[in-house]
Amino acid sequence: MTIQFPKGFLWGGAIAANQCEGAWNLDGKGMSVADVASYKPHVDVKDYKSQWHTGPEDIKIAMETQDDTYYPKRRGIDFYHHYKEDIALFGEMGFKTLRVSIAWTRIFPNGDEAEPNEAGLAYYEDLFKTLRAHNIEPLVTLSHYEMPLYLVNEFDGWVSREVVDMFVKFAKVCFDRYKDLVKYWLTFNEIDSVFRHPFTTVGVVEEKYENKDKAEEAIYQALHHQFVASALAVKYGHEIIPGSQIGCMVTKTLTYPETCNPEDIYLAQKDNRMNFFYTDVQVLGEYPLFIKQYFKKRNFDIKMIEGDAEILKLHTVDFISFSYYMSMVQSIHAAQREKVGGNLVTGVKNPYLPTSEWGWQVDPVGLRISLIDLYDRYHKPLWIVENGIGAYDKVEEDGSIQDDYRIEYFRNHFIEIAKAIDEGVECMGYTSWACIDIVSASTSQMSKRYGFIYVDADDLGNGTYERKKKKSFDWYKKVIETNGDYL
Ligand code: BGP
Repeated sequence: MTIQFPKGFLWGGAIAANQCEGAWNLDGKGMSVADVASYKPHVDVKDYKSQWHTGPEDIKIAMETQDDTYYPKRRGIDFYHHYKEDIALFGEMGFKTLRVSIAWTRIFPNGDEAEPNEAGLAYYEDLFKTLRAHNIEPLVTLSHYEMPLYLVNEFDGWVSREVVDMFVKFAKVCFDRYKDLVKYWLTFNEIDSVFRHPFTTVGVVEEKYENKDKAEEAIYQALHHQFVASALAVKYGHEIIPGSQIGCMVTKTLTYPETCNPEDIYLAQKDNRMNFFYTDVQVLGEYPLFIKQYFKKRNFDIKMIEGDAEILKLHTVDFISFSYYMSMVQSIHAAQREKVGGNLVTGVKNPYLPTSEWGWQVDPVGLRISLIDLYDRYHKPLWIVENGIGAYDKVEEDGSIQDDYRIEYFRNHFIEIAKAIDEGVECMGYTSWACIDIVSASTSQMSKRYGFIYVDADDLGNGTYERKKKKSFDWYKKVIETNGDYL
């Protein structure tokens, strides 16, 4: 089979405001949930749940300090002041697109203001104009783990219905201001991750609820509000920006059964069916029956007001985007098995797959399977908007960074994308995560590096913040030049 990517395939990279911009309290920006996410050097890098957890005490301590030493997302890689230089590097690689997010708190610092913050609007306007000057098409995520902390403290986050209207207002302001600069939009980053880190995604502080069931019910309520807000964003985006293409974004968590034991198959099915729940709502426009049955069995009273069902049904997305990092294994004997940790759920180690230093199982074939699964189910164009390997990169004596393992990782995943396309899957593009070293979402580490470009900064913010091309920089440039013929 020859490797073939479609003409116009949107090669590029992805970053997120809260993990790269820094300038967390400049030019009118308000405090977001990311600004209280702390770097925990004492926590095992594979212990995802503890790393990312932010409780009431964490919030209180963080709100009392302006210091950023243990709050790396407050400084990012200072993209806020380096974006022209960085975009020039992306342009040098020949990027067709760059995925970025708009920090809600740069536009509405608390989230409930009557008028937007002009300095924030102007920053993103210049960012998008700079991208276009380099022939790079912006792909813009409206919500990428960046909600205003004020809405968490004053409204219990997305549990409150009022937050839907505040988000829609934010979305409309963005669509209106950037309608001539941006046509590709995503609503919520990894909308399925609400149960993995509820504080960062929906502003639910689990400790505020009397028990785990009440906390789970609150998360489902918050998720429903995000589904409605996402559908309304699609509605208004189409109205304000004719020709716009607006997608959903989920984590693709492909799960295999450990054996052909029917009980293992059922456990894998259960996880995969749950992963499809989020795209079912945003692509098919309704809740799958098994979720409704689950609410009934658990006595969850999820408030859905008059009109919600129609909004979901009428305003489904134009394409499906997703992140893909690993596959998982489920087994009835999970308790006795070696575990792998990571960004998603702790699963059983797959003996056929290598793992990264953070316990993420590297599975390129799983990407082909995921693409085929999604396309068969929805017949909608697909866009891989996150895929990459986080690693401790080493700067050699001569100043070079020989990240051959990263080239190998991408090569193997690109081959699998081409195989899926060869089977008829419609794939719009690919944006690697992250095209430049930025702060890790789950561990707040700088040392978990993903980029084709190295940034000289450590986990506590020491360094020159100079940018350095890694070996993979020129490799990816050639891949793009040849539209994937060269790998
Ligand atoms: C996804 C997030 C991204 C990115 C990625 C890598 O969940 O959408 O923001 O961070 O994970 O994860 P990490 O940065 O924790 O290594």
